[in-house]
Amino acid sequence: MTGKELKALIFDVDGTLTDNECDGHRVAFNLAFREAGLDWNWDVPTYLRLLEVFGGKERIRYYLEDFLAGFKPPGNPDDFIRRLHKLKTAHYLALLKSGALPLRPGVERLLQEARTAGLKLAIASTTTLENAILLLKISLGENGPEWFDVIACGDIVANKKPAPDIYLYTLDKLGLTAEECLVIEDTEAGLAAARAAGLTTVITVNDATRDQDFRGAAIVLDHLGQPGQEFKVLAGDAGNTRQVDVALLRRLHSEFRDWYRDP
Ligand code: XBP
Repeated sequence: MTGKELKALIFDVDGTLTDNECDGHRVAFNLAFREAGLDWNWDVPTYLRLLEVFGGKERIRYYLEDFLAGFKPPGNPDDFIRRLHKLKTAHYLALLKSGALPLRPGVERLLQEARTAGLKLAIASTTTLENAILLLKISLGENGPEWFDVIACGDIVANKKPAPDIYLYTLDKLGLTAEECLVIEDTEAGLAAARAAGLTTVITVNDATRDQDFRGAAIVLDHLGQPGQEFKVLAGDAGNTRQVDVALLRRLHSEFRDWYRDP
């Protein structure tokens, strides 16, 4: 036992803070395609397949190369993808402003509790920085982003999840080691990224991810839980706790910290 205490919680954004992939990003992509005069439409089954690739620009490229054989984008493909993704981001931000993408159960409660307990907070996400900042402002108030010591997003790193880059970057900016932190994620690829960085990881699934492989997670839940809306344990041991609190995270961290250090 190294005895390094828990000092920070690192949160993924999409699917973890808010359940936004199918009702947020996918809708925004389709609005962007329509605005660009493209007759593409990503229905839910198609989008669930496209979620294999992290990053909105990367996802459009995957669609072009693997789903639309023969389609020749006008002009430079990179510029075409960047312009399309810019349109998509504008539609996504408008969806956020409409209040269509609330925080998941227990997220605000746990963030508050962690701050009160003196834990540092960080974001490690593949999404565009603007998206994360606006979500925090709309959900937590204008100073919501200031709750977080580090907000690491999108293209700030070269390789996206399941590569560990965004978590290694976040640890570096926090000035902490993996043994002093714990991650909250929702995907198998996110778990792989966090584990590759040596981080203890808690999973809260959603409809897009519940059938994924979460072996190696400290615990797998259907959400963080809140008064009147207890979580369900899908894998692991939560004891008598029925909403994720700092005490449970400290216990899981001390149980798994060494296991994660030498996976
Ligand atoms: C999930 C992603 C993101 C979003 C789309 O991010 O893969 O790319 O689907 O957002 P997370 P952008 O790491 O938070 O789970 O279009 O802004 O990339």
